Amino acid sequence: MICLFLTVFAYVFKTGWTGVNERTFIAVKPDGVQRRLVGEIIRRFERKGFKLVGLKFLQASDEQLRDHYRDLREKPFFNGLLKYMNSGPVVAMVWQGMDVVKTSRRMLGETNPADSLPGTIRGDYCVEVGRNVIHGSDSVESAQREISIWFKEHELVCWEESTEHWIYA
Ligand code: D4T
Repeated sequence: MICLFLTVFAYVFKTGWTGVNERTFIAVKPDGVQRRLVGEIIRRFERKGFKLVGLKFLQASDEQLRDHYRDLREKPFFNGLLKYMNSGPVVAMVWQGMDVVKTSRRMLGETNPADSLPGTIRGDYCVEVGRNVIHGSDSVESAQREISIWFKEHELVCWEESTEHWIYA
C-alpha cells in the first residue's frame, strides 16, 4: 500500500497535473490588454469548458520576462520581445482541463498571426508576430515551468465546478 502511494506520488510529482487536471499558462500580452481583448479571451476559454484556477493583472518584471523567455535569449528579436512584453500590464492566467495545453495552442493559432486561421484568437484579432496578443504554453513541461514563474502555489485556486459532469463524460 505504501509502495503504491509512493509510486503514485512520484508519478504525480514528476508529471504534475494530468487528465482533467492538466494546467496551462495563458497570458494576455500588453497589446491584448490595450486593445480591450481580455474579456473576449476569457470568454473563449470559459465557453470552451476550461476552468480558471489562477488570474492576475500585473506589470511583468524584467527578471520574470527573462526567465519566461529564457529559451529565446539568443534570438535576434529577444530584446524587442522583452521591451514589448514590458510595455504595459498583462493578464496572467492558469486554465485547467483535459488536454488544455494542446487545445489552447489550437485556440490561439500560430505564432505568426498571418498563418493563423480565422476562428483562432490570433487569426481573428491580430496581424503581426511582434504583436500577437496572447501567449500559451507549448507543452505540459513548459506550462509547469511558466506557472511557477508567474504564480505562487497558494495563488492557484482548487474549486469544484458545478458544471463538470456536463463537460466530462
Ligand atoms: P508565445 O511564447 O509568446 O506564446 O509565442 P509562441 O510560443 O507562439 O512562439 P515563440 O515562443 O516562438 O515566440 C515567442 C514570442 O516572440 C515573438 N516573436 C517570435 C517575434 O517577435 N518575432 C519572431 O520572429 C518570432 C518567431 C512572438 C512570440
